[in-house]
Amino acid sequence: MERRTFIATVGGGVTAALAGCVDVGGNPMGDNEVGMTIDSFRPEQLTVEPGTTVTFINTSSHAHTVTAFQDAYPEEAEFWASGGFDTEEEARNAWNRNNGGGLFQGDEYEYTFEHEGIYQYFCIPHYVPDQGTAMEGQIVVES
Ligand SMILES: [Cu+2]
Repeated sequence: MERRTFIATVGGGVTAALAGCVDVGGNPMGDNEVGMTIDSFRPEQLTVEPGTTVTFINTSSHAHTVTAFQDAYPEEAEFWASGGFDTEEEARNAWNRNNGGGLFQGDEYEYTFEHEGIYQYFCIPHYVPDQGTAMEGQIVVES
């Protein structure tokens, strides 16, 4: 919340203010952080230990979602997505209805990965493989 307040205050200085937190490739500089360019997650693959909270930060000016692919996560884990939906279908419906689950410039979404395995996720508006757009990533959890 502090970050959002800061951005609202500085207004036009957003890009410059954020520049210190992101490298030239759009990767956030902090540990356990995933940034977003206009059409990709950076880094696309992140490896963390069980119990790690990862912060997904929209470092771009485009709206994105962080949405698990249905069942593309360890069996013991639950579906996860920005907006807190229970299924991929629910997340897609919410986005299509009113951009539900959307992360806008500077917004953050946190999720704690408890179980070992691979968690695959995507951005609903920018995952359209038919059109050559596949904004997706994965979190690898291993101890
Ligand atoms: Cu996106």
